Amino acid sequence: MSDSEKETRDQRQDAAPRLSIVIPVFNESAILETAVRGFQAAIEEARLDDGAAYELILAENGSTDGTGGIADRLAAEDARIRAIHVGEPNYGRALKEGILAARGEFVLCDEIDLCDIDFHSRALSILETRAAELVVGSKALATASDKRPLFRRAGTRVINGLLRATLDFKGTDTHGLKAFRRAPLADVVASCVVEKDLFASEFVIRAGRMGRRVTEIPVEVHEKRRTPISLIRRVPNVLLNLGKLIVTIRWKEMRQRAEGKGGSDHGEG
Ligand SMILES: Nc1nc2c(ncn2[C@@H]2O[C@H](COP(=O)(O)OP(=O)(O)O)[C@@H](O)[C@H]2O)c(=O)[nH]1
Ligand SMILES: [Mg+2]
Repeated sequence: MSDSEKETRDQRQDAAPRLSIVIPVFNESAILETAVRGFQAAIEEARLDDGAAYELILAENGSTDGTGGIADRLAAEDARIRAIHVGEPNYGRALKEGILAARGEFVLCDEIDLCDIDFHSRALSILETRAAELVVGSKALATASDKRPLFRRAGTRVINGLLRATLDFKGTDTHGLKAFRRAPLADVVASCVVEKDLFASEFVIRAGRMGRRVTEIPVEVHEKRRTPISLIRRVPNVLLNLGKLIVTIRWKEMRQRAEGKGGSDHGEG
């Protein structure tokens, strides 16, 4: 690349990109570099970035296998990649910090074992027509295809059943692939209070309760590798954070009712 080409590219990187892709990563040294390179090639092939610049934010925390160093090296080698590091292992916090660091008009959230270009293409078409402000990829819609083991598929159903029963959640899935317009969702992210696995659910549920237009589209899930994190070990935290979420949301509604303002599904939850 000539100096003038490099200068143009660097200037482009200084301007806000159209797309911000946020991927939380934890102990992914085995697949990180290959997955990132493959994803970048797919973005270019699908012209997802529309010829404009994009940024790919790797939000790492607490890895013990050198993932942080690989993310830093990828970022040093390519101006479009940014690596952020945020404390101890915490999926929700990493995702939240990644979203808060994003500068694009559109934010696309993915997982390193998925990197689903097809979801992002379909979601961007919907966001561009302004039919929705947040598009959630659902593994549980009738038309979705979920190749994960039965136990994990059942886990998705149980969590979402709990969210429907306790928080009037109307959708079928909250974890995983998402795409949204950054401006209308910025205050939704900022108002979230729980971390770890449940942040993603809180984000989707609050978006609906705060009156943002949310839609679900089916996804096909074929993980590049089985999750190394045991489902059972996630349960205590999910339940704890679900309790915290119910108290925060319901308590605020009760206070609003007591003050005579009335609690509404579409009010700030
Ligand atoms: N930063 C960060 N990323 C995580 C953490 N746990 C999982 N991830 C990432 O989140 C994504 C999904 O993780 P995965 O193990 O496949 O769980 P699944 O979503 O239940 O399939 C991957 O990109 C992981 O690297 C964590 O504690 N911190
Ligand atoms: Mg996975």
